[in-house]
Amino acid sequence: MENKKPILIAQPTLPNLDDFVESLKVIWERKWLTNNGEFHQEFEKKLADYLGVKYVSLFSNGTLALISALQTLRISGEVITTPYSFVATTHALHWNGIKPVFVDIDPVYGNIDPLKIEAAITPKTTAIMPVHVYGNPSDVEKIEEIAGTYGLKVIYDAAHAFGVKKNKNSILNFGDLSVLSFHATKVFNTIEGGAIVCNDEKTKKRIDFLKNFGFAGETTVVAPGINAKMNELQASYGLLQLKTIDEQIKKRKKIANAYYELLEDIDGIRCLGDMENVKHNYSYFPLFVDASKYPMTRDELYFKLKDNGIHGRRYFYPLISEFPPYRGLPSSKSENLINASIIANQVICLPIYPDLDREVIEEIVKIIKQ
Ligand code: T4K
Repeated sequence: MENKKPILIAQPTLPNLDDFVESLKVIWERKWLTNNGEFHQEFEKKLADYLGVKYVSLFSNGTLALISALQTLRISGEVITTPYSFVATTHALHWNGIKPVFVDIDPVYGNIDPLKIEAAITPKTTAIMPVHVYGNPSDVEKIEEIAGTYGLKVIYDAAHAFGVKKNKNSILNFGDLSVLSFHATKVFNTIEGGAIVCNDEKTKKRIDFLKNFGFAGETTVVAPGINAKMNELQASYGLLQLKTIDEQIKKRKKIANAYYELLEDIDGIRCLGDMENVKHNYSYFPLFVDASKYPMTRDELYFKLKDNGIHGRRYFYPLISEFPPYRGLPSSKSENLINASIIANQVICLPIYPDLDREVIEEIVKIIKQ
């Protein structure tokens, strides 16, 4: 595949251009560009309906939404979290002056291991911040039970979990808050963007103050807020994306099924199957290379794919706990994070996006099987 265009891990789906031009004409006419405009209000409502949640507050990106979610609940001290995520999860804690406490992950799906949370709780712990990594739900019931027992808040980093349901209920309905990302590489994109999902009007109000400098009225500032607002162009773009999202997820499912079928029974290669009673969004397609059974290491396979024009990504390697800002923390010690270290050294996320051709999937699998 050397002379062909490289196949990247993600390819954003864009709305129909003519439809977007029509939305732009409306914006040009209205001359209302940001600060809770009409498209913004409509998008929040339609998104809440689509997701099956009570309240959505739009943000300019997922990272600012995470930072603001922690501010919303006045989280401080220590927060228990996972090292197996995109670095923004822990950065959001750092930007709030909170000490991250890393807990190991389950060895199969890579979500925080609830059985290890209790041992990490100290008098300074105020919250748990798990991630539904690759969109696969964390063990929300067990996490809720622990949070209830110890009086902790739960904020889910649900950046990968757009549209995911467990027993027909949105996964975003668990915990105190859930945070989404609508970055270009995500299942649902508004170019850049994100949201906080919450369950009551009072909390939504506070979130909305916080993302607009803390303004609660023309001359009233109730909190040291930030500017994290989504603009009208993105909100109108997001409204158009809602029209095709079901179709996009259907296409992703087809691709995941093709990978499952073609990658079956390769010694040393493990894929994540679907979870019971879960509606997945197929946002990522991770596979795990066990070098004691497969003829190559993960990195050898990763570079072999790359040499053949297939640009997978090692999400999430290195672990967040291995980056310089965090590696000195007591909870970053490798003996505390055994499963996370193994998985981070085995993972390659393969390309997955709605328009990925079956032919390309076959080509990718051929390279893996060779
Ligand atoms: N929490 C979690 C668990 C997250 O995964 C993320 C973001 C966040 C929080 C923070 O949310 P945001 O603040 O981003 O809303 C990418 C994304 O930038 C990032 O959003 C995402 N997670 C992370 C997992 O992946 P990079 O550094 O790997 O991106 P980049 O530029 O290398 O792009 C990845 C691939 O996509 C490349 O092969 C190129 C392709 N691509 C990218 C863009 C931007 C395109 O084809 N078109 C594009 O427009 O972080």
